[in-house]
Amino acid sequence: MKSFLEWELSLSEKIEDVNKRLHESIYTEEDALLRMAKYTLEAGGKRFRPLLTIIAYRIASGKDYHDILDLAAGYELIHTASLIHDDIIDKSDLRRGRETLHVKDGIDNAIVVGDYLFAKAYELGSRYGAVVSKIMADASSRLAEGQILEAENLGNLELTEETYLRIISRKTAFFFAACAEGAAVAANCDVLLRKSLTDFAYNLGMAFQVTDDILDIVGNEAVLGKPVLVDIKHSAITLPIIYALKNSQENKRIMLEQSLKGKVQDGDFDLKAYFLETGSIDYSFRMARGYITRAVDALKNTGTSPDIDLLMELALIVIERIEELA
Ligand code: GRG
Repeated sequence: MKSFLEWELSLSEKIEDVNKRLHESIYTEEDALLRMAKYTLEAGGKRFRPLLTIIAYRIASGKDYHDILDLAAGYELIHTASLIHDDIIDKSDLRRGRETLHVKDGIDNAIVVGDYLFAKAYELGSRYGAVVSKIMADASSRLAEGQILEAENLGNLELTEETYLRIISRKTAFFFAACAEGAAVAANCDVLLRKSLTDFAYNLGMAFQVTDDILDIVGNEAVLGKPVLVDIKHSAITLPIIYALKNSQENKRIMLEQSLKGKVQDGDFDLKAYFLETGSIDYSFRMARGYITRAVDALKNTGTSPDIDLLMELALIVIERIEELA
């Protein structure tokens, strides 16, 4: 089984092309704006969304992937812009291993850089016509919906699984789906293939977010390269938390509630051991695996090709990365 890094390494040429297009697309004569936009893009990131766009395009058309680089870059710009704004909202100091833009250059500038990247993204998307532009714009609207829904429910101990799934669908899964669907439309493929690719990406996105929420609890900070237990610190109620709140002894549930309210000191309560004990990690893992099964099923009638194999590998990596990163 390949690791995520090995999977990415096999696509390094495409990642370099995406990075090149990203740099070309953010050009402005205003030096300060260019410097700040570059700073965020150069911090890296997995480039998941542009890769999904490129692979879906090749499956949908078999044509030269260079034709879809503008769209792939456009999606990465929207993703990056939303992360800049998200870091301001969450008051985060670190992103992709670097100081966040608002810490470095101030909140006012960071808001504008985010807006600038959004604008550039829609310009790139518009090169593929009205349908693709709408798919891209709708994906952004979903991000905003997910963000607000999440904010409304911070610290809501009554949050249902249904609302949690609604939040992650909007923050992650619809965006993944838009990458595949935009590429399919740009390739002018038939409706059935367009639906298969979109369904694959949606379910992959759901699994990706659930596994992210699991890793926030069981992940190894050094291997992950980012802090863990951040959701609890921010009172963000995720699937393992919903399950644990419903399925633990009262004294332990009270400790979790207190942790979510920021009233427990680090080290006073072994949260990781507690979550494992309640079965919430197993439960969430089964849910993520269910989404991966749906993703793989969505592609089962599309035949075989090296690009389909790449998507299938990615689906397995998303679920298996938990073992690698825990
Ligand atoms: C789009 C108008 C508009 C507003 C944005 C702030 C906001 C509203 C939305 C934030 C949405 C958000 C933070 C979603 C998180 C999605 C997610 C899974 C982020 C992590 O993605 P990775 O792991 O990150 O692909 P890298 O760094 O690898 O790119």
